[in-house]
Amino acid sequence: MSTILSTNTAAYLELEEKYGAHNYHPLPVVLEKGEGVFLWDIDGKRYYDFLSGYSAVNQGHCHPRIIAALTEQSKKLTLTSRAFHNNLLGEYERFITQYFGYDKVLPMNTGVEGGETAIKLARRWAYTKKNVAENKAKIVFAEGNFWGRTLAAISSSTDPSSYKGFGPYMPGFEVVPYNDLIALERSLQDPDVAAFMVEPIQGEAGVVIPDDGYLKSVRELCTEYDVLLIADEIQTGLARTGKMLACDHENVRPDILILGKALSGGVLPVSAVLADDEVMLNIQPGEHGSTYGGNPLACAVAITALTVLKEEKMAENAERMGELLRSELHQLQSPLITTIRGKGLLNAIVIKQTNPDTAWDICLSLMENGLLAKPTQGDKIRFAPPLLINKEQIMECVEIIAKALLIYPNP
Ligand code: PXG
Repeated sequence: MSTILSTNTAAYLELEEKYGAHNYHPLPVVLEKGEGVFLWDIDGKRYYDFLSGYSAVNQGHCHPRIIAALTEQSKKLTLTSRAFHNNLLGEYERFITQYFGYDKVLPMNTGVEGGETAIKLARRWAYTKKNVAENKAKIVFAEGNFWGRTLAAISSSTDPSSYKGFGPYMPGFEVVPYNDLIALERSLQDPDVAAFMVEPIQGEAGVVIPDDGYLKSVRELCTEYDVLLIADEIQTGLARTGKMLACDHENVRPDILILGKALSGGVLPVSAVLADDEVMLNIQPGEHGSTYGGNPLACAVAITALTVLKEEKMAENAERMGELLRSELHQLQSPLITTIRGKGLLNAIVIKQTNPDTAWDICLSLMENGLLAKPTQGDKIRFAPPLLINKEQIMECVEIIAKALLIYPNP
C-alpha cells in the first residue's frame, strides 16, 4: 500500500534520507506537536499516539507539571558533572529509593546504560560476595530479550537484525528460553552465574506475557541458587502495565531494578538502577558513572515524573483502560487479528499476514485514520497509548482501528 504524502512531508523525509544514517524505518509522518494522548503533524493533522515513544511518554506528551519542572530547573542549573555535588541529586536519590523501597540508586541516562550498569553491578557482586573466580562470572538472559543497541546488549540478543555483522560478542553471557523454568534452573545451577536479567513482559519481542507465576518462580530459583534477579522494567515499569512495576503483579522484588524511558516522562534520557547496599556498595569511586548521570535537570524532572504517575493514578487508569481496550478489540471479531494480548496499556495484536506487509499496511491505514502505531517483529502491532487516555478516547480509537482494518476486507 502506498500513501500520498503532502509536499511538506515529502521534503522532511528527503532531508532525513539524504543526511541521516539509515538505521530506522519510520512511518511517513512528520510530527511537530504533542499534548496528552495526541500528536500533530506539520500539516496540522491530529493523531492518537498508540506508541508513547515506546513507553517513554506514559504521563502524556508535554505534561504541564513535567514541563514546568524542566523549564524552571533549566533556568537555574542543568549540569555539574559528578566532580561536584549538586543540590538536587541527594533529594532525588532519597525520593526514588523510598518510592521503590531500595537502599540505593545509581543514576544513568539511557535505558541501555541502565542495563550495562546492572550487569557490572552483578559481576562485581559475584566476585566480591559469591567468590566467583576472576573473569568467570556469567549472566543469563531470556531468549527474545531486547535491552538496547550497545555491544553488550546485542551480545545477549537472539534477533539476528540486532547482532548479525557486529561481532565479536561479549563473553560470559548465556541465553535460556523465556517462560521456561526448567531450563532456567538448569543454568542457574552453575555456580559461576551472577544474575538472571529479564523483562517481566517482553516488549520488543511483541508484548510476550509469561505464564502466571513465572516471575514468582524465577524469584524463588534466583534466591535458591544465590543468583541476582535483574528486572528490566524500562518498558514495563512506571504504571504501564497497570501496576507501578510489572513485578508488582506477582509481588516480586528484584535484587536489581532498572528503570528508564518514562522516568522523565519523555523529555530527556533518564535511567536509574536500584539495589540494596549488599550489591551497590561493591562499586567504588571511579569505577562507574557518566557525565550526565544524576544531573540536576534530570533529578528535577524525574521527581516530578514519578509524582505525576502516583498523584494522577496512572497505574489504576492503565489497568481499567487496558481491560476496556482489549474487550472492545475482541468484540470487533476481526479475521485479521489472530491474537489480542496485553496487561494494562501495554498491548499487542497479532495480524494474520496475508502478505509480508499486512501489519505495515494496517499501520499506514491507522495513520491515515488518525492513530499512530508501529509493527514489531513483522506481524505484531503494539497498542500502548499514554496512560491518561480516557474511556471516550479508547472507544474512538477502537472505531479508528475497525475502520483501518477494512483495507483488508477478506484476509
Ligand atoms: N530495555 C527495554 C525493555 C527496552 O524496551 C531498552 C532497555 C533500552 O533503552 P534505551 O533508552 O537505551 O533505548 C529498551 C528500549 C529503539 C527502540 O529505537 C528501543 C526500545 C523499543 C523500541 C525501539 O532503539 N526499547
